[in-house]
Amino acid sequence: MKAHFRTKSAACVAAAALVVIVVMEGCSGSSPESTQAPAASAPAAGTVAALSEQDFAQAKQIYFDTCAGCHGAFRKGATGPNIEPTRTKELGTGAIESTLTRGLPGGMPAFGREGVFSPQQIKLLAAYVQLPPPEAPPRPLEEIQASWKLVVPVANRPRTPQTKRDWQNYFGVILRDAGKVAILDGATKEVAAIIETGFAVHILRSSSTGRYFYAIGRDGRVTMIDLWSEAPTLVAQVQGCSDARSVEASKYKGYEDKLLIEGCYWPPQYVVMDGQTLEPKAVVDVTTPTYDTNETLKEVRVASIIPSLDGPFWVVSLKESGHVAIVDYSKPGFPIVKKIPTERFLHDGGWDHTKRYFMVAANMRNKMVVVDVKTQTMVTKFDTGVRPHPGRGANWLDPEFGWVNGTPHIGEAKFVVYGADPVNKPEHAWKVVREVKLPGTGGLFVKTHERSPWVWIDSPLSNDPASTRQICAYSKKEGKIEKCWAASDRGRAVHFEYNRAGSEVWVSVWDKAGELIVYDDKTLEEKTRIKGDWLVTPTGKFNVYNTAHDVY
Ligand code: DHE
Repeated sequence: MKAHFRTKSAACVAAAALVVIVVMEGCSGSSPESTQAPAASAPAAGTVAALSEQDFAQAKQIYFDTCAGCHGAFRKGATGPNIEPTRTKELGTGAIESTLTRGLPGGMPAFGREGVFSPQQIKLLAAYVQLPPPEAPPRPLEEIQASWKLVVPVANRPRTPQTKRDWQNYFGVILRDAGKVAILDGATKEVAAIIETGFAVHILRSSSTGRYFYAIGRDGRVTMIDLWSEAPTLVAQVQGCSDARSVEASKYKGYEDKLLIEGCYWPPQYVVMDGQTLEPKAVVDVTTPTYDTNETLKEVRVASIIPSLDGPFWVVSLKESGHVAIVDYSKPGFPIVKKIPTERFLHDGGWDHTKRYFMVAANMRNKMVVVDVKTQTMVTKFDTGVRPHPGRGANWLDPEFGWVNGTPHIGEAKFVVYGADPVNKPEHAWKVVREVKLPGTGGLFVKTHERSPWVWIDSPLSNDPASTRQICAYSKKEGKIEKCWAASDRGRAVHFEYNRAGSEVWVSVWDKAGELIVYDDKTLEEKTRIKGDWLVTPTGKFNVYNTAHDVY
């Protein structure tokens, strides 16, 4: 595994050095001899094992790679609960080790049981999370500029598509643990290219025309892929953040393929780049006190970002502060022009069918938030269940409630449907109109297409192994689950994507020896399985046409 915070800054080293002399609780005034203490092994109840500098560095790396996304770099909690030392010391080493090994029903993975962490790593982490979190370094514009690599200048790129393939029906498939993205021909299912992208790629987004794919890695690296070359080609790369989850293109008329925004998990900032070259243009700090209590925050992470078609705006979720920010990219410096107070712990979301309303989950608050991007105000927020996680959501016409959207939940075996039609069905708008029981918890994604009778639902984060492999099809017409079935006999079944025509659905089997299962969307029958040595831990998949046009 590579570290997010691989910069060996003085701050980090100093923090690490400091921690090795942090005392065992109950041994106040312990001497610097504790720097020689071995890795945490069976500490007595109520004590915290000190860690050697090397063990601390290893634990820090594992934490940032695997835990910080949910619990936060400073452990204040977001998708996962607060695990600052006050809380972890209360829990105690035994309980922490047990949780890391066996997981919890609410979405905490069973890292030990699944072989992700060794028993030694579990001991290390259990000790590490009871010590104060280290500081993390900033990432100023000069450092970002120094990381910029323009591999193929614009003048050397084709002026028209050079491939005979239907490039608008390409699928970009994330090969998470291989640090690569595969580009597959949606018609023939052949691999058109495999591109090196860096650590644990998280999502892909398309430029407005679809010509370029932008991949964002958890290490903050953005990789730009040109789909017009004979075979898809890496044309530029830059590392705007030390830790990141989101990237989006400018899609407003006149700005097509012109600009790109990268949202950082760390530092608290976003970076705007040239959409043709990735040359970094500006860094904007997003540090903001919480919307409700005005509490000062060190960590404000940029979560989901969606592009407006009605103005030169990106709509940006500020997780910890609970604001939805409007970034105006027509203005010098690409500033935030409005911070809309909504709810804390904003995570993932997407457009309604008109692309006027942004629906985003505040998942640790069990709520969906609705923002009217036209008036730049919050419309409402409402409870749905334990930790809603819609991905970008799904829009469809319900026979009774008009246009609706829906979300599964990480912490509850439930799919809820809410009204999203304030014009024709104002009485149902932004209210839960249907609650549908699912076989398992751990739901992460839904997807549909205007030509499809179904909404597809997964549950990869369930702590019941059988549920992680299961997928369900919800009937739009009947308002109920049509069927749920085991997509595979190993690995987690995760994330859905349609082909351009809306006739096929692709599902990933998230496993070292991964697969992509292609279903006929009409019959729900399996059409084919894509396999190969190269198919390592496939997670998200993004069809060019659907991603460029925000079809979901
Ligand atoms: Fe994601 C979307 C953050 C774990 C696969 N994920 C998102 C978005 C955010 C986010 C903020 C919305 C981006 C946008 O729309 O601009 N994800 C996080 C985390 O903080 C979290 C919980 C923990 C972490 O450490 O990263 C996390 N995500 C995961 C996974 O474990 C998944 C299943 C596989 C992986 O990458 O490790 C995963 N997340 C995805 C995917 C999307 C996503 C496939 C895009 C869905 C889409 O259709 O747009």
